[in-house]
Amino acid sequence: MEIIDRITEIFRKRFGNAPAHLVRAPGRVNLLGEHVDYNDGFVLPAAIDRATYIAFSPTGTRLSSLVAVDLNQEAFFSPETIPSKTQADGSPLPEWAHYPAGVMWALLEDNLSAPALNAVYASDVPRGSGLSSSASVEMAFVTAWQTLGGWTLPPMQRALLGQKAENKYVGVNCGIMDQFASTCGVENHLLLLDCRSLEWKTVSLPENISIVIADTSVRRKLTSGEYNKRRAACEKAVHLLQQELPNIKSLRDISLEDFNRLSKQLPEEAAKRARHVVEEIERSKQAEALLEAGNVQDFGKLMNQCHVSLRNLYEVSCPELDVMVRVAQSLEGCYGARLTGAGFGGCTVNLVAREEADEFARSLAKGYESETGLHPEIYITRASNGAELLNY
Ligand code: NG1
Repeated sequence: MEIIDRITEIFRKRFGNAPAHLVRAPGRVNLLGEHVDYNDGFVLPAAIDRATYIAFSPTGTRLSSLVAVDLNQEAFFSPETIPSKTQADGSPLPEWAHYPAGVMWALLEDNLSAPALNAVYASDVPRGSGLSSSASVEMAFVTAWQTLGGWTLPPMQRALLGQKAENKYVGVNCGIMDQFASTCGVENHLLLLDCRSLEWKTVSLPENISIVIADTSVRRKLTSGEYNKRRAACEKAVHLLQQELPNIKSLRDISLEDFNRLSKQLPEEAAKRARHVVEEIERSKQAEALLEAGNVQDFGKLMNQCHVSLRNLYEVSCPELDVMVRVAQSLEGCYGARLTGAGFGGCTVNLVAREEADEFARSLAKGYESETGLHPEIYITRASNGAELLNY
């Protein structure tokens, strides 16, 4: 495989011998349950067939050297430099290196061994596109350090370590969905996760259905600030609703009926954000039964409703995502289309009849390009396994 050949070749040139190990950790696409993972809701992602790959060897010293092939940059850190986010020479750690350094930090915090490594890594998950490139980097490094550290943790525990790195070191207050999907992915299956209990199961997608990802090519900006604001609005809504319903702990605990009754008491913005979450949790509760009954039509309608809600209530869409969704929904064979991930740019996810998928991808690219002048990337994806050590 091209990406593996590339990183092993670069590893040999940079470090003078072959890497001892190779790992991969996939990105993810989410079909339903958007912006609910940090509200204790249900999500329905799948790990995709695009991933971050790391070629690595232990160094036997304190110093880790990392080469990010996609950025053509290198960084150096040790357990001593990690707390100050600096490199071994005292210069600031580049932002991309906060992800691996954050993973080492989270492991050491939990008293797990994270020996220094020489590593070369690359990814074919597009960055800033809603497909969790950051979680795939985190989970690839958790897997690398599990390999070298002589410890083994269940997948969900590893996902929580990746989330801790992102929350506490990188500084994005994300939920568990991305790290979970990147770690627990199962080939040809969707994953249904209860973000409160962390219980999860696989759900099969009917045979004759394809998942098509459409990348608007618009990269999101200011995401972490906007993301954290959405999260704060949800927390504020819970806090205010607790005056009437003291037992609720998150928006998961409020029924649509109660919300309809009480939402007038919330400030306008908090009411809109919370309505999206309460209704989206209702939608995602219906997903399993619909998919198990093979009712892709009704499941697709929920995806379409989700997009409207993300656009009008949660306000995380953008004109390009809206065009991509509108064109998709007008095409033959499309059951549902919506933005996926945090929003503000990036990708849409589409459920399409398998025999129509190639034609759908062509027409969607054409329609999107003629309306926006932008050249999108559209591909049919396969649900893949989660993070793993590769035999090599
Ligand atoms: P992406 O699009 O991968 O950044 C983000 C969060 C998720 C989840 C979704 C919205 C990060 C790293 N992840 O996903 O936890 O909240 O938005 O459903 O910010």
